[in-house]
Parts: sequence; C-alpha cells; structure tokens
Amino acid sequence: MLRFQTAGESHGEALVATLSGLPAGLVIHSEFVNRELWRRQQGFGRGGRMKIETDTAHFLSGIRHAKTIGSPIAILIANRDWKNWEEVLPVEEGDAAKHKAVKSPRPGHADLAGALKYNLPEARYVLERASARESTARVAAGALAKLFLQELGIEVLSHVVQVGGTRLQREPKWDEIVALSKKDDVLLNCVDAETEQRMRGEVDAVLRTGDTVGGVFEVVVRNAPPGLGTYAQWDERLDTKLAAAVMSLQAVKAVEIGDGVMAAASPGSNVHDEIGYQSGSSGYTDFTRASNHAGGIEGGVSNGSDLIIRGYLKPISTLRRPLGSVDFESREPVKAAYERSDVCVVPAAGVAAESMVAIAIAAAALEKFGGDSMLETLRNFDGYKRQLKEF
Ligand code: EPS
Repeated sequence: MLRFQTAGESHGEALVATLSGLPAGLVIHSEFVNRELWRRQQGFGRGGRMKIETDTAHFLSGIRHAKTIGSPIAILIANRDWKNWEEVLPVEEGDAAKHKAVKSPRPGHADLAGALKYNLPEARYVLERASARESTARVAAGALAKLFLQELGIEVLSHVVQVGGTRLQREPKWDEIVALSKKDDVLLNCVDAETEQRMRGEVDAVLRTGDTVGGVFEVVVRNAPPGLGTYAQWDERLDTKLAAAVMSLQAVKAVEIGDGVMAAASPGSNVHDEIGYQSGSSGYTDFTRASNHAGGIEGGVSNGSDLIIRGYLKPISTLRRPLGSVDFESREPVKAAYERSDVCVVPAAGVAAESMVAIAIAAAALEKFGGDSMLETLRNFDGYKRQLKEF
C-alpha cells in the first residue's frame, strides 16, 4: 500500500515528506526530483519568497545506491527563510516579544476557522501550516511516484487553461505539454503563446491594483492502462481518489474530470465517447474511442484514454489591498492582515496537482499489480498487458 504524509511549516526549519510502499529497485534520480521542485517555484505572479528558496530534496531514508530499498522514504526540504524566522518561531519558549502575530484573519485563508478550531488567540500558527508552501513536500514525494509510473510507461504533466477571465480556446497536443515542462523560463505554462500573453495581462492588472487572480490548470495522465480503480465500492473509484487528491491542494475550490461541467448542460449524444475497434492498434487494447469527453474514466475505472483532471483555483486570499476583517483582540473592524504573498499561482498549483495525481495513480497501479520489487511489479504489469491484448 502506498502511503504518504507531510510535515513542516512555511517558516519553520524544513518541510518533510514520508512515502512508504514503493517497490524496491526503483532507480531515483535526484536531479529529476529537484527539477520538479524547481518547476513548482516558477510562474509569473509568484511572490518574494521564491527568490529566497531553491528547493532541494535531501533524502534521509529508503534510498541507497540510487535505488529504493522497500523501506519508508523520508525527504527533507530545508527552508532557507528559516534563518529569518528562527527567533520568531522557536521550538523552545524563546522571546515572546519577537513573535509576529497575525492579528486580523484574512477572508479566504484558514486564519479564522483555524484559530477557532485550535483555540489560538491569533492566526500565526494557522497560517504556518495552511500555507501552500506545504505543497513543496508533496512535489518531492510526487516526483518519486512519477519515476515509478515512468517505469510503467505512464507520464503525468499539467498546463494552464485559464487565468482570471482568459481561457485557452483550443485542445492542447501532448507534445506541446511536454515541451512546456522542459522550458527553463516559465511564464504561465500555457501551450498557446498568444493566450499566455493575455494571461500575463490578467496578472499585471491585479499586480497594479493590489489584488490577486485565480484560474484553472489541467493535469493529463498519458498512457494509463484501462482497469485502474473500480466501481465495486464508492471509495475505490479512481475518480473519487483523483478528485480528493486534487481538491486537497491549497486554494483549489473545484475539480473536474474530462468535460464534466459542460457535460451537465449537453445531451448524452454529445457527451459519450463512441467505441470503435482497430485490430493491431498500438494501444493497450484494440478498442478505440473517437473522443475523450469522459476524461479517461467511466464507472470509476480508467478506460485507456488519457486521464484529464482540471483544478479550479480561487485567487490567493492574501491581498495587498485587504478586505474587511475583525481584530482578534479588540473585536473592532479592521483590514485583514497582509504578509508577503503571491498574486497568481496557477502554474505552480498545476505542478503540485501533477504530484498528487501521480501519487494517486501510483497507488492505484500498486493496488492492481502489487509487487515488493520492481521486477515483480513489472512482471505482473506485463502479464496484465498481455491479457488485455488477448481479450
Ligand atoms: C509558498 C510560500 C509562501 C507563500 C505562499 C506559498 O511563502 P511566504 O509566506 O514566506 O511568502 O508565498 O503561500 C501562500 C500563497 C499562502 O496563501 O499561504 C510556496 O512555497 O509555494
């Protein structure tokens, strides 16, 4: 069973991820993991923090001689900013005068709900854990899930389909999404250069006005075999797992699989993907589809088409021109707290979502194919692929 958790606070010493259940013998390239961490830091509209950090994975356990050994993997990503916060957020009692209280909760952030829940007099500790900085640890773990999936021939990438009111008006090609992931200068991770410039205009506009902007990213899983997940129980459906994985990301307020939103307003004849048959096809099976409105999932089971998952991000809730709030202590009306933040994180959230999707797909693949070593997993997978061809 693949299991994963994270720990760490935005301005604490480090972020940590643990991942257990990967088979032994998987080759780990730390450059790949660090490149994924770098990708999460990119995009037009990131805040000053990204100039401080160069996120780098430090493996503490579970990997020896560049391969997994079947033991739990622990990964540490140091916060460079910690040196500026050591006295503000000490583990020991420290000097209370140095504490930086978050005195008025930001609408949209976890500040108020968290303070009420944990009985905290102000929101500093809430912000520290609720911050999207935590997604760094997810990306480190997700990179390992991606390396596992690559051994099965499965790729997971994302691109941005909307920033504010500007939406990509065409279907992307897989090669375009791959090319985006290889770029060393990331603007808004959109496959269409002209649309990307208009997206940039959306970010520029909110930068000028002290506001923030959200958008939509799309994660594509290429070459997932049919048969992952099952309709047999509600919580074993692949769409259940993918929706939860993506919804769990900070600022995501809706998740869509395939053309889910549009499908609700369309007749069935425009929505369902007609089935064909082509003997000797290069796919997992000789059954083919004329379209992929379903986003690769029918009845909670992958059907062999690309998996398409979209995440809808609200605008970041820390505003330079803050909304109304209430002072925690005086209960008087004040403006919400402001602290350095981003104004647009749609490309970065897409990278974090790739990681969450990769972990969910790796878990579903391991559930189906099992295996304590890569040799065993790949043998089981090959047997299943043969079975599909012989169906
Ligand atoms: C983030 C780091 C944070 C924020 C951001 C995500 O750094 P800092 O708070 O030091 O500027 O920039 O967090 C939020 C947007 C949020 O709302 O909490 C990162 O590494 O992604």
